[in-house]
Amino acid sequence: MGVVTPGFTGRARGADPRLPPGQYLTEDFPVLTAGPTQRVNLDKWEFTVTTEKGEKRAWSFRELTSLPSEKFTVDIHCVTQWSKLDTRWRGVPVESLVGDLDTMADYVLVHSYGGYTTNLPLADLLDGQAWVAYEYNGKPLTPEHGGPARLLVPHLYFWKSAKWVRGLELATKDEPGFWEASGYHDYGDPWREQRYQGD
Ligand SMILES: Nc1nc2c(c(=O)[nH]1)N[C@H]1C(S)=C(S)[C@@H](COP(=O)(O)O)O[C@H]1N2
Ligand SMILES: [Mo]
Repeated sequence: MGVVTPGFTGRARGADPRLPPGQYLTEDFPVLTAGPTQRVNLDKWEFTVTTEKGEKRAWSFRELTSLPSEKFTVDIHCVTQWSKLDTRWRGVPVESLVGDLDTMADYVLVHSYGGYTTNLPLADLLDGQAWVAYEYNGKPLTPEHGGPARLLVPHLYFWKSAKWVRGLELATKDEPGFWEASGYHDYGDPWREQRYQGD
């Protein structure tokens, strides 16, 4: 843990019970992308789910946004230590996209337009814990923040919430994604401060 300059975080650490250890609050919405912002043509946009047996489902943007959606308000926590409370989104629960698939998979490799990937257990995408989100603050999600659609998995560090999401690859074996392969934690629970491998 590095030096924390007194006053920098604006409030005493731990003062807000919604703030995980080592995080500070931010009011604005930082943009964090490894590489260029993706600009995906809505007519060509497709979201796919594939199983370990090769079964595949696909939705166009129009199809995805016609599915029953939820409005949800969540706190997000970036591994670079900013947290933002009460962010408002709209999206399709992942459960409704994978719920009735014939699969033995325990893991998911998430793929984005532009090549970004991230991995997590399938269970962490179910039971109302994750969405494919396409609105932020009542407006279409901007490209900077992952529009037309991004994954939202707020109970894990924000790098798991893949921007420009294009598909979920269900797998029986855990395979590291982009940040996980370069030293970040495989699971990334902010409440257990799982930033790096070995945390
Ligand atoms: N495709 C893609 N998704 C991504 C990233 C990225 O570089 N590419 N960065 C991750 C990281 S580290 C964070 S903190 C959040 C940042 O989302 P924001 O730019 O909307 O704040 O997106 C995550 N999803
Ligand atoms: Mo991040």
